[in-house]
Parts: sequence; C-alpha cells; structure tokens
Amino acid sequence: MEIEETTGRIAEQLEHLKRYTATPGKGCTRLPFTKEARQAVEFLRKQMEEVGLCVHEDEAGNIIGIMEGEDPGQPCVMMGSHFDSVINGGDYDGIAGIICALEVARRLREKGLRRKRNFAVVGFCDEEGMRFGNGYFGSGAIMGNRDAEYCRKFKDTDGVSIYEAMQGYGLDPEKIGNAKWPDGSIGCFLETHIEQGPVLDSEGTEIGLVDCIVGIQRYMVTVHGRSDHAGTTPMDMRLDAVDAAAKVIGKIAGWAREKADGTVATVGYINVLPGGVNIVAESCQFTVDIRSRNNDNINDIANRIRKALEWETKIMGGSFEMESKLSILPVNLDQDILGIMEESCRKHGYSSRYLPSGAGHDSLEIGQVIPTAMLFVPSKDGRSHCPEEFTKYSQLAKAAVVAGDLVEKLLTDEADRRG
Ligand code: HGY
Ligand code: MN
Ligand code: MN
Repeated sequence: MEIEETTGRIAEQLEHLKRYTATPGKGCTRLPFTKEARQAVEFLRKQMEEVGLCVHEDEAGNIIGIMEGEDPGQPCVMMGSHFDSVINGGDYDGIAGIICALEVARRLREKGLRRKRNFAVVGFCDEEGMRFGNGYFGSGAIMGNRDAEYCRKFKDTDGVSIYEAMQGYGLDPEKIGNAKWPDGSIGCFLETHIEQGPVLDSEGTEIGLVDCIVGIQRYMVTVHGRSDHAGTTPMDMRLDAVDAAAKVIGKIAGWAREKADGTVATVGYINVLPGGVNIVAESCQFTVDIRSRNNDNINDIANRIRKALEWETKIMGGSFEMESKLSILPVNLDQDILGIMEESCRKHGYSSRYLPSGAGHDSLEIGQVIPTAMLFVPSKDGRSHCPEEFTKYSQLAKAAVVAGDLVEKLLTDEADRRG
C-alpha cells in the first residue's frame, strides 16, 4: 500500500471528523454520550463496514469492528484508541489512532493474508473522563471494570450521571457488564497516538516507541467554610473556604517539583460557591491530577494534600472531602512487541526512539492485564488538549505502516503473546 495513498485517506477521514464538535471554530469538543459522539460513531461504523469488518456498538458505547481469522477462538490482536476529546481540544488526540487502525485493517484485506487470529479495531467512547471526571470508561468496560453502580456514581457539572447520559444516548447501563471481553480473548493491544509532548518534534524523530505509561491519581476536593459578608465580617471570625484551599493548592506543584523525576501534579479546575465578589466563600472545589512512573511518589503527594487539608480546615474551623475519581498504576509496555516495531522502523528507514508517556491512554487501562504497546507520532511544538494540536498526516501514515507490519506478524505468529 503506497504511503501517499495512506496519507491521503487518513487526511480525508480526519478532516471529515473535525466537523463533529460542539465548539466549531474553537477546537474539538466531543464528549461521551453526546450528539457529536454519535456522529463520530456512525462515521466510524461506515468506515469499518467499508473495510469489510463485522461491526457492533457494545453496551458501553464503544464501536468495534472485527476482521475474522481462521481460528476466531484464538486470542485476538486488538488495535484502537478513543473518539472522545477534552473540551476545546485538538483534532488528533485519540481519533487519529482509530483511523490508523482502520488503515491496518484495510492493508490486511488488500493483501488477503491468511490469518489465524481475529483482528479487532476499537473506538473507545470515553478515555478522557472530561465530562464525568473519571477516565478510561470504554476500555475499563471491555476489561470488566465498569458496572451500573460506577455509572450512577459519576456525574457531570449539570448533575447528569453516566447512567442517565447512557440512557439518553440509547444504551442500558444495567447491561454494561456485557461489554467485558472473556478472559484470554485479547492476546495483545496496540495503540497509535500523538505524543502530546515536545520530545519527538524537537528531535525530528518520526516514531516514538512507548515503553511505559505513568500512573495517575485524580481527586475532586471540596473545602467547606461559611458564607459571610465580605465587608463586615472580621478576618478572625471567618470560615473562608478559599483561603484554606488556596494554602493547600499553593503547595501542590512544589511537592511534585521536589521529586525531580518527571512527577507532575496539576490543579486544573477550581470552583467557588456561592461565587460573589462581596461574599466570603462557603465552599471551594478543586481537582488534583497527580502522575508519575513511581507510584510511591503519587501516594506521597496525595497524602501530603490530605494532611494539609486536615490542618488548614482545622485552623479555619471548616471541613473537607477528598473524593478519589481515578487511581491507576503505572504500566510497563510489552518489550517484545516494541522490539518488532523497532525492527520495522529500521526496515523502513524511519527514525525512532523509546520514551515514556506522561499522558494516560486506553493502553494504561488495558496494559494492566494485557500485553500492550504504543506508537507515538510527533505533536507540533508538543501542544495538545488545545485547538493548536497538530500532527502531519504523513507522520500518521508512517505509524500505520509500522503498525501494519506488526499486526501482520502477530496475526500469523504461532506464539501467543503471553501465557
Ligand atoms: O489526561 C490524559 O493524560 C489523557 O489525555 N487522557
Ligand atoms: Mn488520548
Ligand atoms: Mn487526551
């Protein structure tokens, strides 16, 4: 398959998908269980059918296309990524990986190779956790880690739960358990994704071989004070939720910097109630996102935050909650699979290098149990989660070539990836 042809098809599909956003002109906003998600799913369904895959939407809202092998009972090779986005995000994060997987399927069909195993192309419905504050919903569902209780627990800022959003989207959250794939049915998982960081672009390296993905812990913290008149209430009589929260927030980045090993911590959302210029805040809510290759660092920063909240709210006379929204361990990716792809890069003359992923991905969820590998392509200026996110279509085409070499080998290999 000519690389120019692949580039052209990838361009055509991703350009088409750009229209499925709730914020036209201001980046991609494609949140789970929304009109835009439905439009993307129907487009992907059509593309999968055109490539000759057997397509279904599962009980979690993932779109899955399967190319049958001669022995479908064998553990399959699965490849894909997510079709949801952050708010005002970019046009490549996640979705480009699904389009690359479709290119691999197209190549398999055109080559007409005899294949033992099934090849599954998957579009996951909610990797970001942007709407409900969770994360890896679709990939967690196929791993059997999501149930109706989980769907009731998480709500968006309008108070709509995942449960209600799924019902409105035409899914039955009571049946989400059926999205789980049988143990042993997935032999390995491969994900192509933009790097979302500066390394490949700054070095001019074409392909990133991801050897590990950081662990992540996410919290929603609520500090409770008491609303009072901003003018008449003496400073020593206040239960000022913002004052207490700010003293903790102000320490978090420093605790991450102290680790000096790539550990990061981010407060990305702050909300004050009732939110009046002349009212002492009754409550202050903020998110925390802590990531590291070393899980002890994540736990240490989470514990420091909890202790600081205990201290500051005690002095203020108020209280707090620190609700866990996500907690997932770091994962090392499959060295054998990465080695095959490194060899393919060499064969094609593509520059490549190993690097860790500071971003979480569906591979982080799946890789906890299944042999998994990721391919990165460069992000212009390292920008992502913003409308400026950009990757050349020709760069994605090279990743599709490397992934195609790998999948061809895995589909015909006798050896199973693991156990
Ligand atoms: O947040 C992340 O790392 C990913 O983009 N979901
Ligand atoms: Mn992503
Ligand atoms: Mn993302």
